[in-house]
Amino acid sequence: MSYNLENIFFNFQVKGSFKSGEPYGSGHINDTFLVITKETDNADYIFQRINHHIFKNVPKLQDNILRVTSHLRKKLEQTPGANPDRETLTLIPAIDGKPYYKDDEGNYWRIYIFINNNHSYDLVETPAQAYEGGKAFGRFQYLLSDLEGEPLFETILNFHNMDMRLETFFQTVKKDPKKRVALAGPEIKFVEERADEMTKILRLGEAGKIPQRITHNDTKFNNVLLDENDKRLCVIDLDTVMPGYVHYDFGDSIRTTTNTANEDEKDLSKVEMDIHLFEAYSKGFLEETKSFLTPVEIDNLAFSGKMMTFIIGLRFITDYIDGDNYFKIHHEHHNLQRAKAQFKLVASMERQFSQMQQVIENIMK
Ligand code: ADP
Ligand code: GN1
Ligand code: MG
Repeated sequence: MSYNLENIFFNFQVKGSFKSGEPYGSGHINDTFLVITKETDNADYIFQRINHHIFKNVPKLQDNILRVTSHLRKKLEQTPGANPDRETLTLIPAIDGKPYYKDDEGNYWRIYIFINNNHSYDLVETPAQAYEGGKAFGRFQYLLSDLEGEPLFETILNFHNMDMRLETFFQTVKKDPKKRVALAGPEIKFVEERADEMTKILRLGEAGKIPQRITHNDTKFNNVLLDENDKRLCVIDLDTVMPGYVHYDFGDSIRTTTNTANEDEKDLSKVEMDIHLFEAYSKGFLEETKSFLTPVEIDNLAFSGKMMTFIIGLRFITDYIDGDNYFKIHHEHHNLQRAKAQFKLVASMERQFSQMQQVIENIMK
């Protein structure tokens, strides 16, 4: 699908003139473009077409993002040495003042200032990078802990609700709409064997043993921008910032930061959890959060790595059996391959689980 990006450009309060626009990044849900302006002294822009089939109330979603980015900006302005223009996203209002624009085809668009000279990694290369990611997401959680006003709008209901994800999975297996159940036997067994264990965080929440916080809920490592020296710069991709448990954020970062291979790696022998990257990320994260996390939250951080890797694998395999209606795919069995890689990573964490627990305990000493 191609879009008239120049036309979108005119509907926002942008500075400068449109030069070119190209697809950008590797996201599975929205469409992202880098738009370059003609003048060298004007900023470039990130354009995003928001997937309104998945985010069903875009005005409320954008209202969340405006609240979150304004709050972060205010906090950064009070922090000596901080640079609010580079350390939080800047939304550009549309001509009518709204934080989004709806085009004639019904597509919703938003624009951010492009933060230049950044590094965004799909695969982490060094413990130093992992540490910076941990600091960035830990700090993000801390800075949002005093967001005033009503709770943030839940942009996707039950997003990390394990009971709900499991129920959808079992229903989809039963329906088998694309006759793919036969191709996913080992993955279905993998889910069945772990289903009960994986609801632990929900049960702790229901029992009032862990608190709801404001969480990001999509803390993939490529959702933190590092600067030219690989120091933490900015947390991005704010569509799913809403109430949640700390385990959703810590766990999803562990899923992506510690993996020695890509999320959809075909050669499963390459997929392992790297304990050194785990240690570095955990250290960065806990430096920013240990003053306010509770002992029960901390005791379950290592488990959350397994849980979030499992739930993303579960969503990939569910989408595969359902006929690929949710995640963008690049070849026929892509979602199956993604699920296999995620479950291999869960197995790697299971093997190293006692070391993971030990790492957290040592950091907390
Ligand atoms: P998705 O939900 O599709 O992952 P993101 O919001 O994460 O979308 O954007 C996709 C990619 O675009 C990011 O990984 C990052 O490289 C880049 N990006 C997004 N926003 C900015 C920004 N304001 N400045 C620089 N790069 C950005
Ligand atoms: C999706 O859009 P992207 O790539 O940031 C998904 C996340 C998954 C991730 C897996 C709204 O994120 O939940 O963890 O893919 N986002 C949504 O890579 O479903
Ligand atoms: Mg992203």
